[in-house]
Amino acid sequence: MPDHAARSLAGSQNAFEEACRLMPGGVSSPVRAFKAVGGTPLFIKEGLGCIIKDVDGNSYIDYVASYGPLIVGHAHERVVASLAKAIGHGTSFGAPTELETQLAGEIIAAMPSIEMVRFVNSGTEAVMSAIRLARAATGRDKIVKCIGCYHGHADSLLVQAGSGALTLGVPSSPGVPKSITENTLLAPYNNLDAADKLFSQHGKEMACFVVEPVAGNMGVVPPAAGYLQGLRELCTRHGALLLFDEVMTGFRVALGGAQQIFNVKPDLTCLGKVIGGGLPVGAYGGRRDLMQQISPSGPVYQAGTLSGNPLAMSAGLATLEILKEPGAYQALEQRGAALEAGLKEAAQSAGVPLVVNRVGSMLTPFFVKTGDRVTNFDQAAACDTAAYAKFFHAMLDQGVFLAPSQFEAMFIGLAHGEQQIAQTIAAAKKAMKGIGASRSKKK
Ligand code: KE4
Repeated sequence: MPDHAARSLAGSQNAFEEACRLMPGGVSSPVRAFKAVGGTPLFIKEGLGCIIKDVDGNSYIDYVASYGPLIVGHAHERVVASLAKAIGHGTSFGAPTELETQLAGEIIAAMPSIEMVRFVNSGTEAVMSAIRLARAATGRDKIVKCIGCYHGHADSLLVQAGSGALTLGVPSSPGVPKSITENTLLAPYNNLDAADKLFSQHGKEMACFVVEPVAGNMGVVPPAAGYLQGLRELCTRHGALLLFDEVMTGFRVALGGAQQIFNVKPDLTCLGKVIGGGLPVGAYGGRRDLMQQISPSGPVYQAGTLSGNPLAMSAGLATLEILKEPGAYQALEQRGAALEAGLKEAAQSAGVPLVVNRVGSMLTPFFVKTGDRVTNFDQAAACDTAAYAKFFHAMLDQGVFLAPSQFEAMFIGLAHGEQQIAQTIAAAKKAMKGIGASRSKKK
């Protein structure tokens, strides 16, 4: 890999200064600002396949992939062609198009738990709307989310564990009224006993249990054996709805999402990211008796000017067509496994404690301080974020772009070939050596 350490970053630095004058933090979404790892955020000029180029002309192997959507690679010729065809006929009409029906059909064919689907414009909107539906359908107000899971920035989901034995939600952001979060309960991820306890105390008031079936927002944390099945049983027993937030895992970990891998049927599913192929999109869907309650077929209101717009539908359809091709998910699995093995080997040979959690083509290298597992938020939060920051910059200096936070995922796509995976592992070996050396100096 080129030695990017001496690379010019003047373009990004100037762009960042200008952006900070006009936009909060100079970014359109907080994680992009590099706050967790330090340094100047890269301003990206273009991407092709698994490579992105910043405004200074430096190239990187990209594992951010827009936090998941670009699973087939940047500017894939079939996605570009599909968009070019659509854009020539107009961008949005405020009227139905057959493209929405086509993409709805693809989603329903891939995920049997989804009998009907509604498109929105982001994962946040999808989860927010699905929760409204769950509350309407059950006539109950309380919802449960897991500590460490992220479901977008709707008020009722910006909660953190509050005081009190029962982790009652308290706002995790100014501007969120306590009256909103009082109906949000928090449960530790992968802890069925804690969920059981919440249900035994609040089961009758509970509209839904919303969960990432594979957590991706505390870093990647797979569900413990039986955890999702246990949540399914608890929800059924107490008359609450099970809501799988598959915004990240949908069409990422399998064509049928995490619900296919773990064979658990949620009542409602939220989607985003991959189904838009890089265009703004979200969707929620599930049982017909539930979805029929959404306006205009039912009383639960939800709307959106650009929902189902032809461009996002076209990019999503092209992306799913590519993913449906034989061998696509096997290739993603192989590359994910190769990268996981390479990262582990690099850390082991450098004497750096590392846990790598992976499901298919999403993985996180956790720089653990103690222990050899990361199965919940507390263990993820205890990781050495300074070591991760060092790793991030050492990889960036070698032309590999990772998420600028320990609590995100690396996303491998079909455009990551054996050569790029090998280059990434070589860069990791060098990065880990540096971290290992500074660790032994401290001893
Ligand atoms: P959006 O509103 O960002 O489209 O989706 C929210 C969301 C919902 N559910 C899950 C499981 C998600 O991962 C997300 C968004 N993921 C983050 C990555 N950690 C998006 C990156 C960002 O916020 O800039």
